[in-house]
Amino acid sequence: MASKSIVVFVAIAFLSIVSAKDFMVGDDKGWTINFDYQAWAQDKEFYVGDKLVFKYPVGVHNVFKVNGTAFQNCSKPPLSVALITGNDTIVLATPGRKWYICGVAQHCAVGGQKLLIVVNPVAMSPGVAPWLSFGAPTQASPATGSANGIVIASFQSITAVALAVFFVIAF
Ligand SMILES: [Cu+2]
Repeated sequence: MASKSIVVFVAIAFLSIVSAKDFMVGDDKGWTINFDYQAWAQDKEFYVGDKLVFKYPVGVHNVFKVNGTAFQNCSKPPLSVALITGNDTIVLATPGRKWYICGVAQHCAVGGQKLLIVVNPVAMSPGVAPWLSFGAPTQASPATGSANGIVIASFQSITAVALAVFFVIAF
């Protein structure tokens, strides 16, 4: 019983890694002025564990993670907290609204270089839930801690679920 639980857990932990997505902000335009980032974000679903990648020529732009008020006003945090590599990757670690702006000149206020996204907690449909308790009914109750986070994070797609089922059956 215990070993089967471990196998399931390892399979699920593995799947959580392969199912996270990287989003290139602005796609081939990258992170720049005069681009409608809200339109870009509109048809996308962001989940905890996914990554945003901001691409731009070094020195031309930067990236600040800000709060809603700073986003609205385009107010810039201290330069020391800016991301400036030109290939800045941000892991979406928590659900909720996330705001990003460029802090160079008037790029945010005039150039519209600002992005708001809503990060979803990882979806877990009722049809998926029974698999969580497979082989470990006493441990399936909601728990805190990173292990539980990884388990939940795995159920991002039908593919992941299908693979998890495969692992369970195979072992
Ligand atoms: Cu800029």
